[in-house]
Amino acid sequence: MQLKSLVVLASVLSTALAHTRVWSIWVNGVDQGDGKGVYIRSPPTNNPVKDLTSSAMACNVNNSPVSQTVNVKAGDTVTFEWFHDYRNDDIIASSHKGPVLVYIAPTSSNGAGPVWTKLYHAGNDGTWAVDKLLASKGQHKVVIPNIPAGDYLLRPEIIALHEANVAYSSNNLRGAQLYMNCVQIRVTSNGSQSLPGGNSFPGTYTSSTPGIVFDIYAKGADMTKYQIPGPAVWSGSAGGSITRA
Ligand SMILES: [Cu+2]
Repeated sequence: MQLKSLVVLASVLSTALAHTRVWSIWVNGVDQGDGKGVYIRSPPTNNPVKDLTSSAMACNVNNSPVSQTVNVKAGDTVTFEWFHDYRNDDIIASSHKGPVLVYIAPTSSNGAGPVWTKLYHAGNDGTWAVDKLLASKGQHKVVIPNIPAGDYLLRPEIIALHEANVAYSSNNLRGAQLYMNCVQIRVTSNGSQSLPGGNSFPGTYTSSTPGIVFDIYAKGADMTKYQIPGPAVWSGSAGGSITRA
């Protein structure tokens, strides 16, 4: 094998060791237990989605119903807990800097069409959201808004930018790495704020969307100017944070 192939192989192996998935959610500080394939539509591996046109952009590669759904009410705090290979490990490689986002859609849509509403996002306020996530041991929160009763998919997402100086569509060895897992919840309270939706996965992110192509290594650049992909957070959102349950 040529040296060049060895270098490529080594970099493929090191990034393969660096990915992430959601282990569980906590509701108002109570761990709901291992949710993988139980109440989370977990992908079989921690690999990213990179093709922005793929149907996997909605709920990753295993978007079919799982057996359990977690009950929540408006005002409840849901904490997502990410992991790398096992719980409480290194979560995600520190190279994987980028934003953390949360979307929601009615489960009846199965994530297809312009059904997604953004509830939360964090980019770079002097610290990358992923670095905050590492500091919080993989946990970040969203508060359930005052939405109608029903079944919903929560879609926490990490966008890792370490190879995002070019678009995947230009060079499929590089491009942003997107990590999303869909969590099945049932809102048992019955609020009056209907979700506006309007965002599609695939669709909302393209290679020309601000923040999809971005050079986190640019010398002298002000990283706080980073624009988080997708829309503004919905005005009806009850907010979130990158903090522990
Ligand atoms: Cu990775």
